[in-house]
Amino acid sequence: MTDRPETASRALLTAMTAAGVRYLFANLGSDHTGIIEAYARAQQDGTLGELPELVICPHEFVALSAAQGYTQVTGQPQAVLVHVDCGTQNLGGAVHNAARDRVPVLILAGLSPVTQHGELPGSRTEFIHWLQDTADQAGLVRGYVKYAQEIRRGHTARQLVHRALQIARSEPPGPVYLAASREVLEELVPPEPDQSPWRSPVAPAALAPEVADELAGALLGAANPLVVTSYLGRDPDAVAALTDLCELMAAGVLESAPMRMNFPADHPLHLGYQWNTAGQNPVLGAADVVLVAGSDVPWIPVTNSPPSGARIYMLDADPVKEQMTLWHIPATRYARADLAIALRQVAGAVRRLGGPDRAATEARAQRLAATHQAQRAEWAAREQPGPDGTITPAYLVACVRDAIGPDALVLTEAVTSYQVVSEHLRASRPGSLLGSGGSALGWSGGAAVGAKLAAPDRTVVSLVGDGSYLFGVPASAQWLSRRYQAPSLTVIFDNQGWSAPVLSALTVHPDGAVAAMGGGTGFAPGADLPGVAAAAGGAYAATVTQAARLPATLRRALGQVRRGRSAVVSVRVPAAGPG
Ligand SMILES: Cc1ncc(C[n+]2csc(CCOP(=O)(O)OP(=O)(O)O)c2C)c(N)n1
Ligand SMILES: [Mg+2]
Repeated sequence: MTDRPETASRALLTAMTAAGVRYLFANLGSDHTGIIEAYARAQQDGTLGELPELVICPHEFVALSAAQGYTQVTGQPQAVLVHVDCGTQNLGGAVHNAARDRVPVLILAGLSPVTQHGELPGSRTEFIHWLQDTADQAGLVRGYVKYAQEIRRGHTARQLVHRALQIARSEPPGPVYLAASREVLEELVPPEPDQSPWRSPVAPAALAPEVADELAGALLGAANPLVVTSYLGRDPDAVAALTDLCELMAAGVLESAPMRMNFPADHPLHLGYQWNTAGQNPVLGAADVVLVAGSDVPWIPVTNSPPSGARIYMLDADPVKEQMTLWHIPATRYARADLAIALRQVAGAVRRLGGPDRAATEARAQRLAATHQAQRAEWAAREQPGPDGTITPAYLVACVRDAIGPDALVLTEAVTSYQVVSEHLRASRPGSLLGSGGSALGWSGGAAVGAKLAAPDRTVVSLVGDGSYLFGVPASAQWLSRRYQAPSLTVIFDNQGWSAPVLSALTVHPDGAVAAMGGGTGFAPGADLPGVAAAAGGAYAATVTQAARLPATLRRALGQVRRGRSAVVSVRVPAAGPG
């Protein structure tokens, strides 16, 4: 704390640092004069270390995706600075991803100056200040943030940073949005003591003891208990708690649309993955007690659900999905708790109640291990090139897996190959797999940069559809990767267009015109996708069309990444449907 007044801009920035924000992913504008001056002055004074490190992002979607990637790895919220209404709009789907992924992040936007005749420092001086004056700027993101607030006076700037981050970090976490006019950012404010010690997130919640007993009793009475999860692994501690409970009970685990490594793929109780399955999943169909632990979409009821007599228990930080207008699973009990704590409580209650029947549990463990083995054998058999050396997605994922080794950090955004990635990557280490958590494609471009900044010693690898690569503003993301020395390997599943919308149309119109004619979602005449990365970020660029050349190309690309240069390898795979 200084004893002299400082600008609200500097106060905001030092409050961020005090709250643990390391990076400010920023896209600047005329609203940020106070912030730009604060950084310049700090450089002059030798106090830059008191402010978050400024990461200049040429696109806001990439900035927020980078902040998300960093926090997905570390759990530490970061900040994003954007320009008034238009910068907020450019955040676009990245706000959706951060919200759906429950990632805490502080978004700070400027507001057009609120005076027009020079009444206050920061008053309007440019034509755009009238054009950017909009009635409800925060309304652009209100549906996705936990807290949206204007900083009305510089005097509350620090308090609102801490309050916003406290709300962002409390379960279920999510993005928060602050906005401040140029006059407020220029205001001089008196010093205040550091508030960070009194602004911890709400303490994690445990289950009421009777609810823990109820869940334990249900599992003890089950012939076929099953856990379904999608994002429990965002807390690695919860993976250990789940593993202990499942081993105790011989309960299988099914991952539904997983955006994290939730349960080790190589564990004999791992019973596979489901994404947009077209039919009934036999594992889910055989369960009599289902514990849903950390999932937004545990199954898609029109095609796939537990048997009607099964008892379902919903355990989550967000058990009734308050941000979704239409959501229901027919659960016997919905319980809100921290997943690691709750799973340990349930395991404790199981043991206290005498534990499961030894012989029955042992028999079930053997039966489930056989199912596990059979699945893996089936998947392994698919890891072959197609006819004439074409590269199938399963072969591609197997080659990547073998090239990168188990310590790599993999980002998946391979869309119609999501299931293939799940099945062939064999992710078995907590924290080794990330997805966007949402559906706004393009996340991996920026997220790879954020993930590498968070884990400089790890090899970061993105598996991404060609459409998703382009959604990620690759020129911006690759420039960022070089500028901030955050190299990664990007492997593009180049099926020459968007397969997913065509497959959706075929699901609804199996005998319609699309089935006969194709969908018109191809990318002909094509583009040099890795070339974009080479031009903008100096990346190593390669395109592979023949299976025989794939392993060596991946090795070369990884060698480049290890030497500090990003690599983008476009791999030609067959289109997933008529297109
Ligand atoms: C920002 C955004 N725009 C549009 C969509 C709709 N959408 C879903 S999948 C998809 C195609 C993705 O293409 P690609 O990454 O090549 O994957 P593929 O379908 O070919 O496997 C599109 C456009 C979306 N999810 N997000
Ligand atoms: Mg594609």
